[in-house]
Amino acid sequence: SERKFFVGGNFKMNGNKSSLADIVANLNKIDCPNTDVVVAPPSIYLQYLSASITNQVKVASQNCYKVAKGAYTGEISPDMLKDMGIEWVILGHSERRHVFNESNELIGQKVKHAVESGIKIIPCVGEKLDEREAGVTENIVFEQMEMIKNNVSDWSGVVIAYEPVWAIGTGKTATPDQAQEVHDKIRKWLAKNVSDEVAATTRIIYGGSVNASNCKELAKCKDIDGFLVGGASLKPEFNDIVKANA
Ligand code: G2H
Repeated sequence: SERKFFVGGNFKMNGNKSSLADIVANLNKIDCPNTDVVVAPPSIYLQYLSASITNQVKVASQNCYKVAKGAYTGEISPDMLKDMGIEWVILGHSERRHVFNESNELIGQKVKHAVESGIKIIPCVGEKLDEREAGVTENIVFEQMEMIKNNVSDWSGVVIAYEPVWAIGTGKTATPDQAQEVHDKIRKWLAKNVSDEVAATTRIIYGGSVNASNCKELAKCKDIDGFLVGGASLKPEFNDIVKANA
């Protein structure tokens, strides 16, 4: 495909100087010029990681706020990330949506500000188990996509992550068919609602219990352009996931 394979590692709220040093030593062994590799440590470790990575692996923030600066205790902005050399941010991860009650609207505002600030974004979408069982997966995902679309002025720095919430950290991966079905629907939605070009060029990556043993089958699917990896990104097997499409 014309889309460059993309593998993100989302460390979530894990790691310390010692374990992250081991992880970086492992990341520094990656030699995959044909794959974009981006890892997201907790924000306090962003610099610690970016200072010790010696190859093409990039660093991402797990979140950021919707304005550049001001009285927003505890928040960081896209300008600050860029100032510190960070090129990517994950937005609307399901834990932000469901643990921290971030609304679709707030995520839309964050998307808008991040894109306008010139930082590349990995916005996340995905349905919960009850939504899948109720047969409304498509409605939920399209509603989330709509909020992203309404706020993206330039799609060149956008990688969409589809993460079914029922598959996150549960060990319950979507089957390649289940994932491909939603990826295909998202791509067709982009064609219809944005443009054929954006649909053809935007990476749509899968997240939810991806590991070294299930990644190859998933990577074979036509509309799966990579992964957002949580738990397994803290382990040496992350390097095998980076090569899933090889
Ligand atoms: C989904 C994923 C990373 P895990 O949240 O974003 O985590 O691979 O642990 O399911």
